[in-house]
Amino acid sequence: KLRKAVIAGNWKMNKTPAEATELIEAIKPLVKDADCDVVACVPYIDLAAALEAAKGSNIGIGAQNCHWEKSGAFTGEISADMLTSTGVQYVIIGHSERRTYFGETDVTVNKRIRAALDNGLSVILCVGEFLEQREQGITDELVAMQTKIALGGVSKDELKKIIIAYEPIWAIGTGKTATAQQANEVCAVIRATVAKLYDTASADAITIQYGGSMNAKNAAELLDQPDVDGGLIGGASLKPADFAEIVKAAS
Ligand code: 3PY
Repeated sequence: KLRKAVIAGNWKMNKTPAEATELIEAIKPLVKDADCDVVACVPYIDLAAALEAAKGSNIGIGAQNCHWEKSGAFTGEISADMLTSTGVQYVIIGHSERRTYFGETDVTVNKRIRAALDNGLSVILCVGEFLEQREQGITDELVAMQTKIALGGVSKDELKKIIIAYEPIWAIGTGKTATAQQANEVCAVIRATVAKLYDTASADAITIQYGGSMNAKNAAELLDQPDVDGGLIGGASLKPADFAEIVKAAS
């Protein structure tokens, strides 16, 4: 494979700080020999505990969102500056649950990415289509457009800090997975979009994950695809043995 895989857990709204410590401690020994990058994206409240538990290990810690302003009257929000101050290295931006339930748009995704990059964070940018959009045959155009708007104003050098996760919305939390071929096709479209926006070398270098009900059973086939460079893992990231199995499949 051309690129080192990145397996990132998206814990979503799960685990207290004490439970986060426990989960990281359980995952640590299982993934210590991984031949891929391993990340856990945890709720804000768990960041300190997860960072402490992951110290000295090969597990990177990430958040699941950040605001684009540095500070101010934004009740309930957390800025990228604040994230960086904790020592966190990654942040997920534009997950479909944020887009669907919390009014996230391509434009706010772009602003958040800008703030994350300005604060030295690595970004996991999520793109993906609804089932109706797939049925209408507009998946490729839609995902290309999401990618293009999200990356507006991002330089070629900054692109090195970006991972793109293709997450078909119909496969999130539904137990439905895209076939390996469907996943690879759209990851290839995203790579072609990056090539058009930047150049072939940038497109060859960028990590593109598949996300959406990736689990211990289906991971190997998905990760075997040439354009799938890892996974953003929902439910299975909360189960140490399953998560470790996925990491193994990526190694
Ligand atoms: C899922 O696997 O359901 C995800 O949304 C991962 O981000």
